[in-house]
Amino acid sequence: MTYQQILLQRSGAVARVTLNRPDRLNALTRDLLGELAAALDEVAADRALRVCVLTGAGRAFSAGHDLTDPGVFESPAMARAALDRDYAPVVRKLTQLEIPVLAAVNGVAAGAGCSLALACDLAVAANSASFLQAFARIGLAPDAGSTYFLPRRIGQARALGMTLLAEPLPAPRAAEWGLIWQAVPDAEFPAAIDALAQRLAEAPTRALALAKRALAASSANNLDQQLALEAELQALAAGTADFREGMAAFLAKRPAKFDGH
Ligand code: T3D
Repeated sequence: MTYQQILLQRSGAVARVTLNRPDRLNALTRDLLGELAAALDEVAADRALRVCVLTGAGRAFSAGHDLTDPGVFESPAMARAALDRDYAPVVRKLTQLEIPVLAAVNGVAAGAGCSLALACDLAVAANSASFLQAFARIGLAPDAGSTYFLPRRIGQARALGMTLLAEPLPAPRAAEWGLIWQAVPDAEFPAAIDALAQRLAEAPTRALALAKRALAASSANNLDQQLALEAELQALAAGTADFREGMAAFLAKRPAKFDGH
């Protein structure tokens, strides 16, 4: 499939999806979200891919929904439909991919752009990037999963502060708060992303997918349920070739070479 508003590139086992409307700060449109959903399906179907990087072209990650996108803000019903139809599938696909998803936050992530970054498993940002719950600035309520991810990552007090005050949170503070994994100096950002993506691409992919499932279920489960889920998932991990390789490598005192199976 060819895309107009995103790029999908493959390099070895690494997929890189780039939101590609740099002159609009990668503001999200219905078409872009449709392309993003299709690209995530392509990534999910390609068993050679072992990590997916989501980033933005130019100086922003994404400025959130394009405020000039026709057919979205013209009526309350349209605004609601856009969330169900365009956003929810993308947020679900990001969280449900069976490979790690890395948000490479190159610049501002605002509104639903911030939500997309938070839907990824790991977020690494350039120091100059920022996270902005822009919704209240224009009289909207937060959406696209932001009220799910924010309090779970940073707690209710900080989630409320970010949301009600709608002030940009600089990347270094976002890392301090636990909103993201890491903030790195701008000059080191591209290399840091490449190195992390490569490291994840060489990890035991199925074990990482099972770990994602366990952690995703955790907040809705009690301890007994979570212990049972862990046992169920561990039985799957223990049956993988990568587990056999990990054990063999440990016993032979050599680095493991995982192939993702
Ligand atoms: O159904 C639904 O509810 C839909 C879902 C909605 C979820 C949402 O995401 S709502 C929130 C939408 N986003 C925003 O409100 C953020 C709007 N943008 C900004 O506040 C600022 O642009 C930023 C803080 C992100 C960056 O500021 P700055 O000063 O670095 O850049 P700028 O000069 O404001 O923007 C550069 C250009 O991008 C500018 O266009 P110009 O003047 O060069 O022609 C600006 O208009 C354009 N732009 C920025 N954000 C958007 C946008 N155009 C359309 N939509 C945008 N969201």
